[in-house]
Amino acid sequence: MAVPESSLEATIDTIAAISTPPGRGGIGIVRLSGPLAASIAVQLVRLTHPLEPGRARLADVLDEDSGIDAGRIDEALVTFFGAPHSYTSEDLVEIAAHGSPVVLELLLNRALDLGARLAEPGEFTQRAFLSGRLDLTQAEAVRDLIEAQTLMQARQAASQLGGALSRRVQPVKQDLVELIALLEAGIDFAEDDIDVTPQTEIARRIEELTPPLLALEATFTRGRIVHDGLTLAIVGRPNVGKSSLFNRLVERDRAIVTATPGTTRDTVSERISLEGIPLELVDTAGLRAGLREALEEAEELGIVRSREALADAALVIVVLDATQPLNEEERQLFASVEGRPAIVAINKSDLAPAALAPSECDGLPQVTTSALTGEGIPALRERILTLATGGAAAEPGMLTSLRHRNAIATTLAALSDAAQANANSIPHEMILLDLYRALWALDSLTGQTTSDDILNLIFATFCIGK
Ligand SMILES: Nc1nc2c(ncn2[C@@H]2O[C@H](COP(=O)(O)OP(=O)(O)OP(=O)(O)O)[C@@H](O)[C@H]2O)c(=O)[nH]1
Ligand SMILES: [Mg+2]
Repeated sequence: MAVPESSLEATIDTIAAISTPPGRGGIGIVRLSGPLAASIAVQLVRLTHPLEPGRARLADVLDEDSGIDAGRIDEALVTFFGAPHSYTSEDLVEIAAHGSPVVLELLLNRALDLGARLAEPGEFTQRAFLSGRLDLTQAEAVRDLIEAQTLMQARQAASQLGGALSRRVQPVKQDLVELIALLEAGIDFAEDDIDVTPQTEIARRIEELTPPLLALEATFTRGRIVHDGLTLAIVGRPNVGKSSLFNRLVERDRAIVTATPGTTRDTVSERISLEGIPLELVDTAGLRAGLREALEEAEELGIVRSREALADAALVIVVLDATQPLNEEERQLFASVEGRPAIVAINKSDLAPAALAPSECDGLPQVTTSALTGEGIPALRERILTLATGGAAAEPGMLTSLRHRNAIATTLAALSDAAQANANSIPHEMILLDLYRALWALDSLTGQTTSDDILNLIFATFCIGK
């Protein structure tokens, strides 16, 4: 990958940061990257042996004010990675000391005195990207891996870090470049008797580019959910067992349950991981229109929050009581979730066997549950999972961010314009403009044509020291 000129200038200084989280820890690491990394490191600590690429060396961290013969304040392990065989492709040194913030800051401040500059968030990874060691999707995956809260998120990030997404885009890009070359050649040699590519051939080639891109675009449904998680609201009229089901799903007595309708007042949220998909469950106050004066102010305000939670959630569970007939409130609820991903849980199935005719609940999928006995809870989990993922399975190379999705959507739109121009027998110069737009969008995914502003925004979301 070509390195932009401006970035070459930007990478000549040496950066330093504490790469482990703030606070105390068994071990803490100070990292240095850049041309001065090794020479700063040898002045920072007293090494037992000279630095050698790929080797860890024991060293003493000396007390600051006491000079060369001074007492040791800590012991450290110093590892030197010589350019270009390092994370950043530059000379890189990692000093692992005991994880005392005081010692780590002493080391860092000394490194700054010796000519290093404090690293910006994500700057080590940005250098890895600018040197071409990682493409942009891989750099983003580094951040996602660090931020993963479920194992599935970590797996998805690891797969992207391994280049799964870039590998999927590569063959499409190859075909697109070939098509561009074909049209360019036709234009360049138009007077030299070279055959101009027939319209049908161009149409076929553009059409062939679309299915893999559409398949890639479709992966965003699941990719985004694993990456970002979802909010699921549990709603229904009072006393149907919403909080009891909520507690079952979060697997602890998080929300208060009593036999009195109107127990839950404020919304109660809890994060869970369902087969690795992060879900934010929201238990809500029971909905009842009822007589205004009959409701306490707190319950009334609670109901307002329930409606907000219902409006905000990506998924909804409407809970019914198997022992009660459907009421108007519930019919309205079905209407308000129409067209949205929702499940009907018919609870208290231990008391009465019940199922609604599909027409009675607007065709929403039903699960009968008993929060009391636990019956139907695994089936409910299953349903939630299906609803959350839209049934899409995990596959290598998924789109995980809106940035990715927009890049693919722009590519598809540009290809569609090209196909249209071709169908209208518009000159090849004009078709090429659309094709270059498609290529540009595809390249922005991997960072080849991403503007510096966007790059800075992306790397600013990293932690310092990575
Ligand atoms: N037999 C039986 N009782 C249940 C079941 N689920 C909940 N209950 C009981 O129903 C009552 C109400 O349960 P909650 O979970 O507080 O109901 P809720 O929908 O959160 O009620 P509000 O917060 O008032 O809207 C409690 O006495 C629960 O023990 C169930 O599946 N079977
Ligand atoms: Mg409740």
